[in-house]
Amino acid sequence: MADARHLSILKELERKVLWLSTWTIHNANHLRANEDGMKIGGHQASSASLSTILAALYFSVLRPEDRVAVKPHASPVYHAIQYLFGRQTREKLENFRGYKGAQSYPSRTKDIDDVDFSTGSVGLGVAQTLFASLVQDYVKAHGWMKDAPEGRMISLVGDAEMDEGNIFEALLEGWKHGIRNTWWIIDYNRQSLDAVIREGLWQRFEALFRNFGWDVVVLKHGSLMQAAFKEPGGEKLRDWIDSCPNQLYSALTYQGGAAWRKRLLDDLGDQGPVTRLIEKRSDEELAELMANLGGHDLPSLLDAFEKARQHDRPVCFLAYTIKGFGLPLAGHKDNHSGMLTPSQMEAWQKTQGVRPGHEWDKFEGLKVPQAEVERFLSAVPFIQKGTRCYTAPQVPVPEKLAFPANPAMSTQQGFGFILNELARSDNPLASRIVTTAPDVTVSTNLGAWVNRRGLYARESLVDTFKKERIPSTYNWEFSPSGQHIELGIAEMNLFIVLSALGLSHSLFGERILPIGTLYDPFIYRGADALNYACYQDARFMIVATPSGVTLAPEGGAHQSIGTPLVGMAQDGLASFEPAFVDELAVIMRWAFDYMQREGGEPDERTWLRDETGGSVYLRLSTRNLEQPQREMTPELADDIRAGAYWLRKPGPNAQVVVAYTGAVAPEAIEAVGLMAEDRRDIGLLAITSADRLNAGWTAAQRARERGLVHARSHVERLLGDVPPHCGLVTVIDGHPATLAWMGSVMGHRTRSLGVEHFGQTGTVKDLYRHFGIDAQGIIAAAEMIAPGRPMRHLRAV
Ligand SMILES: Cc1ncc(C[n+]2csc(CCOP(=O)(O)OP(=O)(O)O)c2C)c(N)n1
Ligand SMILES: [Mg+2]
Repeated sequence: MADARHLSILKELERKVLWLSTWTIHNANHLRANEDGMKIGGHQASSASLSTILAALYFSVLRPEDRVAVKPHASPVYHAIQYLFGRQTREKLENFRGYKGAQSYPSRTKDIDDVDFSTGSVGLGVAQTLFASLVQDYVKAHGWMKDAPEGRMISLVGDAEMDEGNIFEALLEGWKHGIRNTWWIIDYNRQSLDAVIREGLWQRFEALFRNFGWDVVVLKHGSLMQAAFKEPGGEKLRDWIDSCPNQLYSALTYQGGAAWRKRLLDDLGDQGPVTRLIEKRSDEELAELMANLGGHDLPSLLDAFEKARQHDRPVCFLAYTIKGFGLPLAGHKDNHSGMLTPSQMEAWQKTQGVRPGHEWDKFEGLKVPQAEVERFLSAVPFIQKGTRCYTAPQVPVPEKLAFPANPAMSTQQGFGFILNELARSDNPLASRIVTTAPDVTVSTNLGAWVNRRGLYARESLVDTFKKERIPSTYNWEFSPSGQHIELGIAEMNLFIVLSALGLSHSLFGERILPIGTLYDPFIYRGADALNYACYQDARFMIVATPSGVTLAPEGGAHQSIGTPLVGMAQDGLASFEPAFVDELAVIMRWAFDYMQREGGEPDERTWLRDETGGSVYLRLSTRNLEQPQREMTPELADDIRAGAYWLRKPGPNAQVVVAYTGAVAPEAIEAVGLMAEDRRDIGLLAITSADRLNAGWTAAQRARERGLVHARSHVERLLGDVPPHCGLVTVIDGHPATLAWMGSVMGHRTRSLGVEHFGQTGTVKDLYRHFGIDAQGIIAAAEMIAPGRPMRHLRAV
């Protein structure tokens, strides 16, 4: 138990945090000039409901190794706490939600105060903590933790946030992996954005968490309440509280002491001792008693957290709270976006003992001497180890990645071969790679890697088929040294585990190079989690295969159309779609390096932000293609990484250039061969990354607009010598907009071929014909934009 002095300082700090967070929002909305006339917002009520829990955690319970995802709307409380630690500045708080100010929702990358996990899209930060604890176990199992203590991965969860399905997907996956050291603290204020939540939800939560092997700690009655229940008549009060509907409790909280008295006496009056229990309290005392729910009671919170520290089982704390706790808008069902009015603020400021003009003073209005609070703050365990964002040394990447020289292969097979070669090598890079897939390990060609490197589990599990000597292609053995994390079919989980693995250097100081595989169309299933992972600057490689209508017989439900545009538009993700395996090897080699870079200036050659580093998306195919027999020169490798190279350079009088991406390479090559008799000097451009080609071009234009007249991007150099009258036909097994912008680079007339509508079952030939992305389709397009004599090989189709 914390001693009385510790508690009274904590209580004061809790009050200070509530003050500062409420003031931060008030300042942003009422005092800072807002030219747009737009409400800045800030969620005073949502913040307030977590002020006690966050104060207990940060000022007393947390240790430096613990990591926390704070519910998005409690951002002002988080920033206020860091401000008291000296890790957040007054300028940023004054500029809360402003340009370069403290962020609306805690952000690892944009905030300066050591945010552990970004939050914003509800549900994702919650799952992130579970997978971070899985990664902590992985780091430990591989012997990299040394004697560092294990941290708790903690999430502050809104009760309405619990509606997000990805939380339940994570729970199930966590159970399979024997998750430990994870605390989810549900802020049970019984309010969502729009309304008051369903009655009895807590019982569903309790049963659910227990079902998945979690401890459940319900923090409903605070210590004042518990003491009152022990008074004569106290049991009756307890029964009344426990059967009070959520709506009524909220409404009475909002109305205050007099309303509590009236209602309680109406219901419990003339019943002997309980009446006296109520009557002997002033209105103020009664309101304090009724607001003393577990989530606002420091002794109960400290006690519960302390007990949970004694073991490593996952714990769900169901903490009853009041939305808007301590504020005049407490409990009102419309308070989500509500804000104290200037006159309410003025009155409340007086009660807090904060003099006008001293609102940002850290020690203003505290009832404990400043020196004592300062001593307390500097001894807080959480801040004893300095900055919390670690770095890890870069793992060297070999000069070349090997693969067998098969005359024909698909890029998906090539990916499997490259990993297999790494798996059987003793290259240090291989020991830092971890693969993961949502039940598509075998079908995305990870089998050979897994056979050699094994599956990861905290406890070993033999492959019964192997033990029984039943022949099988795959060795499915789990052990703590395994390097593949097998997931159930949930792409959300895939991206969140990649996010956690891809932050290992920053969270645990140990570099991991994660590779996740999935079928390309199912990127959409996890797109928000992918965006979240990138927003946090996690570093990973996704290998999406198969893709497009090229997986013809699988039909329209498995064929992806828009994913190349996802790859282009997603910040923090460099995407590639190679056609040949030698290209893939160059890209993967670069990717392992790129995933580890941290900051720097744009490359003057391509204008890409390569030094900044990021994650990588490879869109691969199962289509078996004849492989070019060629030497990989440094120039060619450079071009492949920059996004394109000439397979056939157009001559000075070129009439047509065909630019293709990915699996349609044979169609583009065939079309160019057939057209060569009827159009002069045809060019064939192989595009390995529409994303990087486009990004370099945009950046070079921006640079020129800023006065750097010599800035020139890769695509500008490639197309610069192509005569202006030349037509450009682009082709991709994906949405044609992916390459359509190329016509604007030098003003070439362009026709972009691709897939715009859902496909169906058929052969590759059938579907390429149907969508006009076969050789005939390319020739027909070329004839229209590059007129001349009729193309002899164009058949009427
Ligand atoms: C994925 C997603 N959908 C919708 C929102 C908008 N939104 C923000 S908070 C919120 C409800 C919050 O309720 P709760 O989790 O109970 O937190 P409280 O406000 O009660 O603290 C919603 C719908 C969001 N941030 N993320
Ligand atoms: Mg809520």
